[in-house]
Amino acid sequence: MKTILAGKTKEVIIDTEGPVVIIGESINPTRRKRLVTALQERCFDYVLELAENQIKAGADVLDVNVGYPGVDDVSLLPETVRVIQDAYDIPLCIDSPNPEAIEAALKVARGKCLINSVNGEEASLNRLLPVAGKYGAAIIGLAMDDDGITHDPERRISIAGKILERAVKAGIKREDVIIDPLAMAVSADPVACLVTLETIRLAHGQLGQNITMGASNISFGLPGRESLNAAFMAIAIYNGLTCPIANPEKITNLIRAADLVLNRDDFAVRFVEYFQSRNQQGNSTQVN
Ligand code: THG
Repeated sequence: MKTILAGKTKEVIIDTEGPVVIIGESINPTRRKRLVTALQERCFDYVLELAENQIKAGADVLDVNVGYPGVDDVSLLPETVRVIQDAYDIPLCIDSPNPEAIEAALKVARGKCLINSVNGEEASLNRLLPVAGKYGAAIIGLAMDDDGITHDPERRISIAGKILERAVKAGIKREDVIIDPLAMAVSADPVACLVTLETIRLAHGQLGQNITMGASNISFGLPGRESLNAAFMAIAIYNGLTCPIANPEKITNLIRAADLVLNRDDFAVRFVEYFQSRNQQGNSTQVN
C-alpha cells in the first residue's frame, strides 16, 4: 500500500513494502528553548536552519510543530508552513493539538500534507476528518480514544481500525490513513516499547497500513538516547514501521542500514550512495 505526499512539486511515496521514509522531528519547540525564542520573535532563520539540516541529513518530510505555552498557533503555524515551503520543496506533516491551527495551515500549504494527528475520540474524528477530506490531506491516526491510552496492543489495533473505517466513510482513501501505535517513554513504563512493537506488528499484519510514530519519545529521561532509539527503531522497522518521526541527523545511518538488511535496497545502491556522499561532505569519522 502506498501513501503519496507532496510538496510544491516533489512527491514522496510511503510504501508498506518499500524503504523507510523519514519525517524530520526537529521543528518542535518542546525542549528546544532557542526555537521558542525564535518563534516568539517571528524570526524564522532558525526554523529554516533546522529544515536545511534535516533535509541534508535525509529527511523526506518535515514535521512542523510550533506549540509552546501561550502561542497563537492559528496564525503562527500557517506562517511557519509558508516560510518553509517558500524555501524548500518538501511535503509537510502538520503537527498540532489544535484543529483550527491545522486547518489554517492546510489553507496555505502547497502539495499534499499529512495531518498530525487525528485520534479515536469522537470530537477528533468529527472535527478533523472533514478537514482532511476538504484539503485532500492524509492523516495520522493515533491509537487512543475517549477512554485514553490502553496497554493492550489488540485494543490499540481496534481503535486504529475504527479510525480507518470512519476515515473511509468520510471519503478519505484507505491508503491516506497512517497509523501511529503510540510510542512512550520506557523510563516511565518498562513494557512501553514492547507494547508499541507488538502494536506495529499487528497493525502491519492485520490492517496493512503505513505506520509512523514519534520514535524519540521512548528515550526521554535516559542517557544514551541515540543507542536506545537505534535499537528500538531497528526492531520497529522489521515489524512494519514505515515512516517514523525522528531526528535524521542521528538516525539516518541506521535507517539506511535497516533497509539494506531487510532487502529494500537492491545491491545496496542507496546505502553505498548515502555513505559515499556523507564521506564527501567530510563526515567520514561519523560514518565508518
Ligand atoms: N506521534 C505523532 N506526532 C508526534 C509524536 C508522536 N509529534 C511530536 C513527538 N511525538 C515527536 N517529535 C519529537 C521531537 C523531538 C524529540 C522527540 C520527539 C526529542 N528531541 C530531543 C530532546 O528532547 O532531547 C532534542 C533534539 C535532539 O535530540 O536532536 O527528543 O508520538 N504522531
